[in-house]
Amino acid sequence: SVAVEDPKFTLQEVLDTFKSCLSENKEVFLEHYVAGWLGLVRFMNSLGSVFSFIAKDAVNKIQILINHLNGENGAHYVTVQSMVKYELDNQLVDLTKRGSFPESGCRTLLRLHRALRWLELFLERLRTSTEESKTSLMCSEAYNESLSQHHAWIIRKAAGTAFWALPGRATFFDVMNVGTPEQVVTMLGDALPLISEVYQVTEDLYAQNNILDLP
Ligand code: 1PZ
Repeated sequence: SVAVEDPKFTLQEVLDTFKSCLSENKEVFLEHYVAGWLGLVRFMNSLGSVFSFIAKDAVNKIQILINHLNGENGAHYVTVQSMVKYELDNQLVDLTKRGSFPESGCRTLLRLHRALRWLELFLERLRTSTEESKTSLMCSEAYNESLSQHHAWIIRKAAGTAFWALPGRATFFDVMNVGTPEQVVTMLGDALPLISEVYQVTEDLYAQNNILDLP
């Protein structure tokens, strides 16, 4: 509720949060990962209510991770690496079909992780776009190349409908509150490698542990 009215809100801050996600030895701090996502949700809410069903699912998942962080086993959830090890070592993850652990940190973070890939592809398109480019098209192309592969058709249909309600490129840039279009492009160029690294570190970790397809 603080989100929409906060005059200082800029997408720059949000993307900066992802910078603080990685430790020196490339571990991902869950607290900062979650903070980055909260910022993204805030941004998404400022785009209009059409996106609230998407934001709502993201918020649910963020909340599950926060609960793990603040829970009695919170010490095991400091980094994504320690979370994966802790949950797998203690059989706290449904590996092949949904069952006893619908809120495991591993499966919950995986959903956000897949969405981060969509974000990366979308922002890269936005960065290299021209004034005539359609945000709805960039958004759906990025979605079709990533997240959609993990969604049932009914979700794909709903997402596709929401994309057409996206504001145009100029408004989108304004809402980011970063400055001129040139400054937005520069900011995106700085932020994207950071998001991309966080994504890749997580992807490698999940691949090594064979948990990229958690139900
Ligand atoms: C700025 C425009 C926003 C476009 C967002 C593009 C992503 C569309 C995703 C549509 C998801 C709709 C609702 C819920 C889906 C869930 O079924 C899945 C799987 O979770 P499960 O059912 O297995 O528990 N949830 C997700 O895939 C997580 C989706 C998070 C979307 C976050 C978008 C990030 C937006 C950043 C804004 C700049």
